[in-house]
Amino acid sequence: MEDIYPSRHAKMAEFLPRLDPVVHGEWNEDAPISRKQATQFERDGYLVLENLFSDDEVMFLQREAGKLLSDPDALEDETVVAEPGSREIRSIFRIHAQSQVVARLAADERLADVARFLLGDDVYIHQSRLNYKPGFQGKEFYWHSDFETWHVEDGMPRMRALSMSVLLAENTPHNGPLMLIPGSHRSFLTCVGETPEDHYRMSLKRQEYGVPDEDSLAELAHKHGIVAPTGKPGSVVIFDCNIMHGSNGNITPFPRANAFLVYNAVSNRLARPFGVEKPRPEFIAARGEPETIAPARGPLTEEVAA
Ligand SMILES: O=C(O)CCC(=O)C(=O)O
Repeated sequence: MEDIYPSRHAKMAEFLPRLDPVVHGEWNEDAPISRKQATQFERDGYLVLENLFSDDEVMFLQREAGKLLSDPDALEDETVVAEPGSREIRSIFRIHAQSQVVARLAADERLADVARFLLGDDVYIHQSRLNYKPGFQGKEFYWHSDFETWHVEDGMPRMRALSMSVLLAENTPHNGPLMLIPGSHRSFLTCVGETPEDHYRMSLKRQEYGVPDEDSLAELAHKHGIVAPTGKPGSVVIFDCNIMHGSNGNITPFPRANAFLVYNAVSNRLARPFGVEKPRPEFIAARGEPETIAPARGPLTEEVAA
């Protein structure tokens, strides 16, 4: 397969044109978001849906996140990632496969229908994770384009995927909310440097390869500015797979917990990685036959876990 987004090959970083649409679906009156929201997503590369889940649903999801965090021994070992230099949990991967509640959340029509519309296809979960940024201890996530990594290390062919960050704790300006560079999704910034074998073991804690160079990042930030959407639990931040994003550490006493669900178009399933020999493991990047999501209706309650 031709590599139309080559990265980590050349000595110098460069901006390549994006060769894929941002909104793949055709907007009409039945679309799950308004025309204005679709235009915003196309232009900015992200969209915030406020209070998508009710207070009861939020409490239910928070309880589930609490269960996952409080009993890591019950989870698949590899999926639990600690903060660098500490035993605090940084991320739990594959949460949609380890929790019926999260599986139901991922299929919820309020999320899945939007993903299906924006990607213009049936969708499946490429990756899911709970990113817990504990008070005082939560470390940063350095700037990156998800697509750069998913393309080079996982073999995602095209820009036809997106993430949804479901806020499970209040994201304030101070506790390390997600930061995005609006508009940065419209070009592909290549990275410099070869990828070491089993790079994921290190990069899940702190990323050193597949990170953009500072000059290019500065150029993007000066041109487009930086936003950091804040919000109450129950809000959702949707962002394109190629938008430049990251987040600061959390030195406040207020933990930040966000569940990330990555939807990929079924037609965009993974091929051989474009930049490494050995693909990353399944818990980070689903490679098997895609499990197409059938959108589920109705509120999130205890019954969905029964
Ligand atoms: O949790 C965050 O603040 C950032 C997460 C992120 O960038 C990622 O999961 O790719």
